[in-house]
Amino acid sequence: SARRLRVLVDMDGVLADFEGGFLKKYRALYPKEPYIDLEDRRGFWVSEQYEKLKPGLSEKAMSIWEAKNFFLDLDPIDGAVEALKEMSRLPSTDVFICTSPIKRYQFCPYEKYAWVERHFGHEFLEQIILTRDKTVVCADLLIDDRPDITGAEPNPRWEHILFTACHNRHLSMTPPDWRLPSWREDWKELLDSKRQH
Ligand code: BVP
Repeated sequence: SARRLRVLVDMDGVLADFEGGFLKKYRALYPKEPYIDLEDRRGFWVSEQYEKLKPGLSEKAMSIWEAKNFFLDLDPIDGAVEALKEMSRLPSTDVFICTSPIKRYQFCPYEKYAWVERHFGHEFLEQIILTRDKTVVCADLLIDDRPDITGAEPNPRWEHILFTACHNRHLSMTPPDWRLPSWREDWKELLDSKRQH
Protein backbone atom coordinates (compact mmCIF):
# COMPACT_ATOMS: atom_id res chain seq x y z
CA SER A 1 0.00 0.00 0.00
CA ALA A 2 1.04 3.60 -0.51
CA ARG A 3 0.19 4.59 3.03
CA ARG A 4 2.98 5.13 5.53
CA LEU A 5 3.12 3.04 8.69
CA ARG A 6 3.05 5.04 11.94
CA VAL A 7 4.61 3.35 14.98
CA LEU A 8 4.50 4.58 18.58
CA VAL A 9 7.26 3.25 20.81
CA ASP A 10 6.97 3.58 24.58
CA MET A 11 10.01 4.80 26.53
CA ASP A 12 10.12 3.39 30.10
CA GLY A 13 10.53 -0.40 29.95
CA VAL A 14 10.89 -0.46 26.15
CA LEU A 15 13.70 1.99 25.33
CA ALA A 16 14.90 3.00 28.82
CA ASP A 17 15.52 0.52 31.65
CA PHE A 18 13.19 1.98 34.29
CA GLU A 19 13.04 -1.21 36.38
CA GLY A 20 16.80 -1.77 36.47
CA GLY A 21 17.52 1.89 37.14
CA PHE A 22 14.94 1.95 39.91
CA LEU A 23 16.26 -1.14 41.71
CA LYS A 24 19.88 0.06 41.59
CA LYS A 25 19.10 3.49 43.05
CA TYR A 26 16.54 2.16 45.55
CA ARG A 27 19.02 -0.34 47.00
CA ALA A 28 21.74 2.32 47.18
CA LEU A 29 19.48 4.81 48.99
CA TYR A 30 17.62 2.32 51.23
CA PRO A 31 20.12 -0.51 51.87
CA LYS A 32 18.25 -1.67 55.01
CA GLU A 33 14.82 -1.92 53.38
CA PRO A 34 13.52 -5.06 51.64
CA TYR A 35 13.44 -5.03 47.85
CA ILE A 36 11.96 -7.05 44.98
CA ASP A 37 14.27 -8.88 42.58
CA LEU A 38 13.41 -8.18 38.95
CA GLU A 39 12.52 -11.87 38.56
CA ASP A 40 9.87 -11.46 41.26
CA ARG A 41 8.28 -8.29 39.87
CA ARG A 42 4.56 -8.62 39.17
CA GLY A 43 2.19 -5.93 37.98
CA PHE A 44 2.99 -2.71 36.12
CA TRP A 45 3.16 -0.50 39.20
CA VAL A 46 6.40 -0.78 41.15
CA SER A 47 4.89 1.35 43.91
CA GLU A 48 1.99 -1.07 44.49
CA GLN A 49 4.17 -4.16 44.81
CA TYR A 50 6.54 -2.38 47.20
CA GLU A 51 3.63 -1.18 49.34
CA LYS A 52 2.42 -4.78 49.61
CA LEU A 53 5.93 -5.90 50.58
CA LYS A 54 5.97 -3.42 53.46
CA PRO A 55 3.58 -0.55 54.21
CA GLY A 56 5.33 2.77 53.63
CA LEU A 57 7.63 1.52 50.90
CA SER A 58 5.61 3.03 48.05
CA GLU A 59 6.68 6.50 49.21
CA LYS A 60 10.29 5.43 49.31
CA ALA A 61 9.94 3.92 45.85
CA MET A 62 8.37 7.11 44.50
CA SER A 63 11.21 9.17 45.97
CA ILE A 64 13.57 7.32 43.63
CA TRP A 65 11.92 8.22 40.28
CA GLU A 66 10.94 11.69 41.51
CA ALA A 67 14.60 12.54 42.18
CA LYS A 68 16.80 14.58 39.86
CA ASN A 69 18.70 12.52 37.26
CA PHE A 70 16.61 9.37 37.68
CA PHE A 71 15.17 9.45 34.16
CA LEU A 72 18.32 10.95 32.63
CA ASP A 73 20.57 8.22 34.07
CA LEU A 74 18.50 5.27 32.80
CA ASP A 75 20.42 2.79 30.65
CA PRO A 76 18.94 1.89 27.28
CA ILE A 77 17.20 -1.49 27.02
CA ASP A 78 19.32 -4.04 25.13
CA GLY A 79 19.22 -3.42 21.39
CA ALA A 80 16.70 -0.56 21.69
CA VAL A 81 18.85 2.29 20.38
CA GLU A 82 20.00 0.39 17.30
CA ALA A 83 16.49 -0.94 16.61
CA LEU A 84 14.77 2.44 16.85
CA LYS A 85 17.36 4.17 14.68
CA GLU A 86 16.95 1.44 12.11
CA MET A 87 13.15 1.65 12.31
CA SER A 88 13.22 5.40 11.75
CA ARG A 89 15.29 4.92 8.58
CA LEU A 90 12.88 2.39 7.03
CA PRO A 91 10.99 3.59 3.97
CA SER A 92 7.32 4.52 4.47
CA THR A 93 7.67 4.41 8.25
CA ASP A 94 7.11 7.17 10.81
CA VAL A 95 8.33 6.46 14.34
CA PHE A 96 7.32 8.37 17.47
CA ILE A 97 8.42 7.92 21.06
CA CYS A 98 5.19 8.00 23.10
CA THR A 99 5.69 8.30 26.84
CA SER A 100 3.73 9.30 29.94
CA PRO A 101 5.63 11.60 32.28
CA ILE A 102 5.06 11.38 36.02
CA LYS A 103 2.95 14.18 37.48
CA ARG A 104 5.81 15.38 39.68
CA TYR A 105 7.15 17.40 36.75
CA GLN A 106 10.26 19.11 38.15
CA PHE A 107 12.72 16.82 36.35
CA CYS A 108 10.96 14.06 34.38
CA PRO A 109 9.79 15.84 31.18
CA TYR A 110 13.09 17.73 30.79
CA GLU A 111 15.12 14.57 31.39
CA LYS A 112 13.07 12.54 28.90
CA TYR A 113 13.93 15.09 26.19
CA ALA A 114 17.58 15.13 27.27
CA TRP A 115 17.69 11.29 27.25
CA VAL A 116 16.32 11.13 23.71
CA GLU A 117 18.81 13.76 22.54
CA ARG A 118 21.68 11.89 24.23
CA HIS A 119 20.86 8.50 22.72
CA PHE A 120 19.21 9.42 19.39
CA GLY A 121 20.43 12.89 18.56
CA HIS A 122 18.88 16.35 18.40
CA GLU A 123 16.77 15.59 15.29
CA PHE A 124 14.89 12.87 17.17
CA LEU A 125 13.34 15.46 19.51
CA GLU A 126 10.83 15.97 16.67
CA GLN A 127 9.50 12.46 17.34
CA ILE A 128 8.57 12.83 21.04
CA ILE A 129 4.95 12.63 22.19
CA LEU A 130 4.48 13.29 25.90
CA THR A 131 0.97 12.30 26.97
CA ARG A 132 -0.78 10.75 29.93
CA ASP A 133 -3.39 9.33 27.54
CA LYS A 134 -2.03 7.24 24.66
CA THR A 135 -5.51 6.22 23.46
CA VAL A 136 -6.08 9.65 21.86
CA VAL A 137 -2.93 9.31 19.73
CA CYS A 138 -3.57 7.91 16.26
CA ALA A 139 -1.13 5.32 14.87
CA ASP A 140 -0.96 1.80 13.43
CA LEU A 141 1.09 0.23 16.22
CA LEU A 142 1.96 0.92 19.85
CA ILE A 143 4.89 -1.04 21.27
CA ASP A 144 4.48 -0.79 25.05
CA ASP A 145 5.22 -2.93 28.14
CA ARG A 146 2.08 -1.83 29.99
CA PRO A 147 -0.65 -4.47 29.57
CA ASP A 148 -3.67 -2.24 30.26
CA ILE A 149 -3.58 0.94 28.20
CA THR A 150 -6.85 2.81 28.54
CA GLY A 151 -8.02 6.38 28.31
CA ALA A 152 -10.60 8.75 26.86
CA GLU A 153 -10.80 6.90 23.51
CA PRO A 154 -12.50 3.51 23.95
CA ASN A 155 -11.33 2.28 20.52
CA PRO A 156 -7.73 3.40 20.02
CA ARG A 157 -6.56 3.39 16.41
CA TRP A 158 -3.35 1.52 17.18
CA GLU A 159 -2.78 -2.18 17.71
CA HIS A 160 -0.95 -2.77 20.99
CA ILE A 161 2.16 -4.95 20.86
CA LEU A 162 3.12 -5.93 24.42
CA PHE A 163 6.87 -5.53 24.88
CA THR A 164 8.06 -8.14 27.36
CA ALA A 165 9.32 -6.79 30.70
CA CYS A 166 10.05 -8.39 34.07
CA HIS A 167 6.59 -7.43 35.38
CA ASN A 168 4.54 -8.80 32.43
CA ARG A 169 6.45 -11.98 31.46
CA HIS A 170 3.93 -14.21 33.21
CA LEU A 171 0.78 -12.79 31.65
CA SER A 172 -0.85 -14.96 29.01
CA MET A 173 -1.90 -13.08 25.91
CA THR A 174 -5.16 -13.60 24.13
CA PRO A 175 -5.13 -13.11 20.35
CA PRO A 176 -5.18 -10.63 18.65
CA ASP A 177 -2.73 -9.22 21.20
CA TRP A 178 0.88 -9.94 20.39
CA ARG A 179 4.21 -9.70 22.09
CA LEU A 180 7.62 -8.43 21.17
CA PRO A 181 9.90 -10.42 23.52
CA SER A 182 12.92 -8.15 22.96
CA TRP A 183 14.59 -5.89 20.40
CA ARG A 184 16.65 -8.90 19.29
CA GLU A 185 13.49 -10.42 17.78
CA ASP A 186 12.29 -9.75 14.27
CA TRP A 187 10.38 -6.52 14.85
CA LYS A 188 10.66 -5.65 11.15
CA GLU A 189 8.51 -8.64 10.21
CA LEU A 190 5.98 -7.49 12.79
CA LEU A 191 5.81 -4.05 11.15
CA ASP A 192 5.53 -5.60 7.69
CA SER A 193 2.59 -7.79 8.75
CA LYS A 194 0.75 -4.64 9.73
CA ARG A 195 1.67 -2.83 6.50
CA GLN A 196 -0.11 -5.36 4.28
CA HIS A 197 -3.51 -4.50 5.73
O1 BVP B 1 6.83 7.92 33.86
C1 BVP B 1 6.58 6.53 33.93
C2 BVP B 1 6.99 6.04 35.28
C3 BVP B 1 5.72 6.06 36.07
O2 BVP B 1 4.64 5.98 35.18
C4 BVP B 1 5.07 6.30 33.88
C5 BVP B 1 4.69 5.17 32.98
O3 BVP B 1 4.73 5.65 31.70
P1 BVP B 1 4.54 4.72 30.42
O4 BVP B 1 5.63 3.67 30.47
O5 BVP B 1 3.16 4.12 30.52
O6 BVP B 1 4.70 5.66 29.26
N1 BVP B 1 5.56 5.02 37.06
C6 BVP B 1 4.98 5.36 38.21
C7 BVP B 1 4.76 4.45 39.19
C8 BVP B 1 4.11 4.77 40.45
C9 BVP B 1 3.56 5.95 40.65
BR1 BVP B 1 2.75 6.28 42.26
C10 BVP B 1 5.20 3.11 38.99
O7 BVP B 1 5.06 2.25 39.87
N2 BVP B 1 5.75 2.78 37.82
C11 BVP B 1 5.90 3.70 36.84
O8 BVP B 1 6.39 3.33 35.77
